Parts: sequence; structure tokens; C-alpha cells
Amino acid sequence: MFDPMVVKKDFPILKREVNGHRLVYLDSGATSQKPKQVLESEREYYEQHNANVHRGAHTLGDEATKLYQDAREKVAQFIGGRDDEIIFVRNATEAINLVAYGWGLDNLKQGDVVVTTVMEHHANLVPWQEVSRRTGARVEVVGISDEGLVDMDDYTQKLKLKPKMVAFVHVSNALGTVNPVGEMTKMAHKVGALVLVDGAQAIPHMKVDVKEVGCDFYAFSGHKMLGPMSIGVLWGRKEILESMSPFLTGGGMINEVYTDHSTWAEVPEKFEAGTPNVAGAVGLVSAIEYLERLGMDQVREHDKQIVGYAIDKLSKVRNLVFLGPRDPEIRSGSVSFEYRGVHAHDVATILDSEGVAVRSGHHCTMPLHKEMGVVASIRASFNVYTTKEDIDLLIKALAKVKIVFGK
Ligand code: C6P
Repeated sequence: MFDPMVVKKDFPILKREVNGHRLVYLDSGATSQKPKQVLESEREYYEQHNANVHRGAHTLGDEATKLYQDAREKVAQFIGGRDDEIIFVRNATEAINLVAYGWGLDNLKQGDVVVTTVMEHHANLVPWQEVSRRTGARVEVVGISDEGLVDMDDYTQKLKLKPKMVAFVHVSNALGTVNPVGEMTKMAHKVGALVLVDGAQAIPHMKVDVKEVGCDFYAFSGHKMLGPMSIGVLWGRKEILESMSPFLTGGGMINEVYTDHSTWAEVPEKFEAGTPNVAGAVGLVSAIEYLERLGMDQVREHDKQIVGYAIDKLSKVRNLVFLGPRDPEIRSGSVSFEYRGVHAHDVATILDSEGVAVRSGHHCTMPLHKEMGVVASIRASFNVYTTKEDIDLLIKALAKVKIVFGK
């Protein structure tokens, strides 16, 4: 197992002080911090290779094009896909919108059903609502159990509606729940649905093989997996991608353009209109290499240890109510809780005064919070640089809430 204390040293920002305290960054679910290797690779790209990706135009153009293509291959190898199935986008949100609009507008019609779950991030709910509104389809939402797992009985019932698309999250950003995505995919395929998995919170913490999951689309962001912001990935099955309309149109994604119509480039270029984020793709490669050096099995092992330690320690703090499952085997990346009698934003403000960064609010999961009857929660979220000492400092900072509010 790697030592997170050693890993921490690679992250320049973690040497910072905030409000007179060492920064304890427990908001990695919102965005992870970046190791110096990622920062250096982006800098090196801009200092040595920066050009637009026009193969054959000039040397720098060729180098940038090659780096961009190499990045596609690296991502493909990391998730078990093919490089011509990797579409670079800005983030998971854009990846899901690409499918919702690119596939949904052509394939959904009046009366069709899209199934999703109440634990979805808004990114995997709102695009389906919008496309359904335009096509006459409807979104059916699967509920959760008291423990914060997908209600599989409800899922089975909703699949009887013969949905055309089933879209669900791999790891919930608010509950930490790791969903049985392989099993859920098989069940959805049996009724003829396509399956999109939102992997934004899974990919930073565990080995993901899209072929093993068996889904048709897998979406994630680079910035939560130690990579730069504004680079994300949609993986899709080649034959489905080929049948889809482009989501964005313009330069870079065409084959031929006439004044009255145009034809499209091959997949994946068909879905990458405009100048791409080459530096972001280069940084993403560096992030993947960093994770691979640690070993994804070890990354998940560390994740389970930190989640388990956090749950154990936080259970001893009075007035906390946990959200989501307590078993680290089916939980990843974060621990969310309510502080009875104190608003989540007040708790977060007090923690910040002690140098501890957490997220408070509904974490872009309003329907989930409504379903649970929780107005706002506090979320501590982790990555490979999170140490047990960080959790101890969170616990120590929580003691200040008791002093301020007397609760
Ligand atoms: N969740 C969080 O603090 P983007 O913003 O496109 O990179 O990722 C969207 C997204 C999609 N699905 C899940 C499960 C997510 O957690 C997120 C982003 C962040 O929880 C920011 S709201």
C-alpha cells in the first residue's frame, strides 16, 4: 500500500495554510487537487508543443496532434475501451448531454421512457428531463432504500416499462454508494434499453473496465481524478456512436461542407467540434500515469480505509446523522452527514476557519436530499492524498461547532 503522507508531498497546494492552519482538503469530490506531475506536463505542453491539432500543417501541429491521439489511446487502455470510442469533452456533464441530445433527440418519441434514479447528480437527470420535454418521452425515477442503496425492487418494476435508455450513477457523490452497475446493466439490456453510467465519482477511486461493466456509455471528468479541469471523457460503443447525430457542430467534426448541407467526420472526431483542450488531454494522461503508478487496486484499498476510518471516528461525534451505507465495501470517496440543530453551511464555515475544506448544501442532488428529508448536508470527500490525520483534524474542528453552537 502506498503511503498517503508521501503522496501528499506531490501536491503543491496541500502545503498551503488556510486561516492560519494547515489546509485539510476534504472536498475532492467537487474537484481533486493536482500533483506536480500533472501541472508540469501541462506546462511542458504549452512551452514545447503548443499548436492546434491540424495534422500535416507543421511540426508543432503534428506534435500536438500526436499528443492528443496518444491521450485517447491512454484513456482507452485505462478503461478497457478502444481509442476510437473515446470522445474528449469538457466534463461528465457535457458527456451526458452529448448522449441525451445526440442520441435522445433522434431516438426518443412520445410515450417513450427513460429510467434513472433519485440519487443522480443533476448532470444525469436534467439533460434527460430536457430531452424528454422536447420529444414527448418521460423520465421514471427509481427510489432508494433507507440505507441509501438503489431500491432493486423498484428498479425491476421500472424496467417493466421497457425504457429505451437507463442512466444511473456508478458512485453517488452525496451518499458514497457504489452501485452494482454490472448487474443493473444486464437487467436493463434484458429489456432492450441502452445504458449510460455516470462514472464521475467512481473513476478516481477504483479500476473501471467498461467492457466488464457492459454498459453502452460511460461518462467522467478529468478534474476529479487528479487531472486538469475542462477535460472529460465519454466512452461509447462504436456502433452506437456511429449511428448518433453530432451534439455540437462546426469546425473539426466535418467531412465535407456545402452551403446547404454537410457530412460528418468519423467517430470520435464527429463529436469534437472546435479546438480541443490538448493541454487538458496531456494533463489527463499524466494523471492516469500517476494513478497507475500507485495502482488502482491500492487506490481503492486506501479509499476503503479512509472511508471506514472516517465513519468510525465520526460515529463517535454527538449529533451527527450519516447519509448512505456504512460498509466501505459498498461505499467510496466520501462521507456525508447532517449536524443536528446546526445548518450545514454554518458547520462548513466553522470548519473552514480551522483550515478544513468540506462541501455543504445539496451537492447538486436536490431530489435525493428532498427524498431523504434533508435540507442540506456536509460532505467530507477524499482522494489518494487524504490521511487519517486529515480525518482527525476534521474531528477536532467539529469540536468547535459544539463550542460555538452548544450542540
Ligand atoms: N459533482 C460534487 O461536488 P462535472 O461538473 O461535469 O465535472 O461533473 C458532474 C458530475 C456528474 N456526476 C456526478 C456523480 C458528480 O459527482 C458530478 C460532479 C461535484 O459532487 C460537483 S457538483
